[in-house]
Amino acid sequence: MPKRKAAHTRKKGLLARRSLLLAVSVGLLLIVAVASFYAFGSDDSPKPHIRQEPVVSEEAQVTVKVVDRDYEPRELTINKGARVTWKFKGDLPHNVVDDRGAFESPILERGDEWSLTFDDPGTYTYYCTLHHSMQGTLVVLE
Ligand SMILES: [Cu+2]
Repeated sequence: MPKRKAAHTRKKGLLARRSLLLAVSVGLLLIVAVASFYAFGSDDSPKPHIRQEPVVSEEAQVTVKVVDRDYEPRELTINKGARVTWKFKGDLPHNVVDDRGAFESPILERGDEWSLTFDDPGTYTYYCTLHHSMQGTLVVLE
């Protein structure tokens, strides 16, 4: 009799452990799902970032292409006083908005251009308010 009771208890313990494992698995899956959602944005299909080389330009006029879900180049260094033109090439509308409010383009579409002259040295990070995974960095040298 005590033997049976022990077996019964062990079975219950195993069941509880299985339930815990299931709960942990579901929890982990949820975390992964939520993390992917934030990493890739809610409003566009997942597209892992393709590696891009940073560009350093000595030119007085530099172009950044705005393609769907990316800026090309993503990281650009220019000299103080240079003018940057963002050329919109994607199928979707996008914009160019500085993280700290230094500049903000309207929402633009394929064929549109938007330019700005950078007289203040520093590092500007910007993104697209419609697709938060689109992020660019502009470094203006002294
Ligand atoms: Cu966008």
